Amino acid sequence: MGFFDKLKQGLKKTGQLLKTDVRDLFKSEGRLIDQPFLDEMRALLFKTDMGYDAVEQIVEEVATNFRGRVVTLEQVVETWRKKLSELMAQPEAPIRFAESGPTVIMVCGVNGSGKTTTIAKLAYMLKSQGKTVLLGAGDTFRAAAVEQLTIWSSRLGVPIVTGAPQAHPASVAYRAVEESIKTGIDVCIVDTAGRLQTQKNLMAELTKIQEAIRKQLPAAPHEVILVLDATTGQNGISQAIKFTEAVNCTGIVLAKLDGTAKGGVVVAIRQQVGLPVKYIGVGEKPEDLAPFSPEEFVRALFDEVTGEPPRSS
Ligand SMILES: Nc1nc2c(ncn2[C@@H]2O[C@H](COP(=O)(O)OP(=O)(O)O)[C@@H](O)[C@H]2O)c(=O)[nH]1
Ligand SMILES: [Mg+2]
Repeated sequence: MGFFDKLKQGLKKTGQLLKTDVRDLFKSEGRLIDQPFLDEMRALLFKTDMGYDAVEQIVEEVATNFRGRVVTLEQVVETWRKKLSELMAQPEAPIRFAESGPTVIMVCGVNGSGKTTTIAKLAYMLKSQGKTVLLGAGDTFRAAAVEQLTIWSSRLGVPIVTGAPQAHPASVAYRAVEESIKTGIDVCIVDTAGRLQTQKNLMAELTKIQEAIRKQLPAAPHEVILVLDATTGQNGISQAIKFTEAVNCTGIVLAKLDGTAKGGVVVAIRQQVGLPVKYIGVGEKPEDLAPFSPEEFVRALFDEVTGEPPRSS
């Protein structure tokens, strides 16, 4: 399955919600764009969790383009497409690899957001790009967490560095990077325990982990990925903002997009958080990860809504 189809799979629930509502909005061939239409449209867009500002901007754009005219569904959807791409625009955000020596990726976020699964997905992706990967089991709080990552390591055929029970996560990270340097690994991915942005000591621990990594490699970590759970909607956004205030995150992976009809949350994230969305999680399997691009996202979403075959852009 290509990335585009994966995106479509991830956006199925959101697309289906939109589709039903859009069909209601356009019961007949065309519709007069008047205030009642704009109000219905506003309510519909809100349901996807894209946030107040984005909704208002789209409504305004449709009003400006079409008020007082009878238009077709396609015309309105085309305006949505364009405006949404604009609202989500970001510079390309591939993983920043080290010029030499291992690239270190640290993964953080709240409990259950999808960190460990995302690590498995990243490892799978990097491995299929011909890179060697090592996992660092930095979530030392729960034995089950180490076990979960160990299972992924053997399934994916990538080495893992674990610590003794209750070892300090910084020491595990330190040894994972050390081992990666020693064995010529391309990418070292370090897992961390889930934490809330309000837990000051745990947030400080993330800084300690970074410092430990830097003792091995001054330019590392090259990426600090914040994993957000798409099903928590707007709540994830305040998390993201607070997390980035405490730790220098370099990008977001939005996990569990497939589990929500509120996929519009990506728009809200792009509007409110000064970090690029790098990847999107669209399922529980290692291959269920898609790079994020606003254009592809919008194309996949409206393919689902209008049922059109993929267009080349
Ligand atoms: N449907 C779906 N489930 C996911 C996705 N990512 C993670 N999960 C599930 O979410 C749960 C928590 O994931 P986990 O990686 O253990 O979260 P962590 O506590 O942040 O490490 C697990 O049951 C995962 O299988 C995703 O993209 N889609
Ligand atoms: Mg975990």
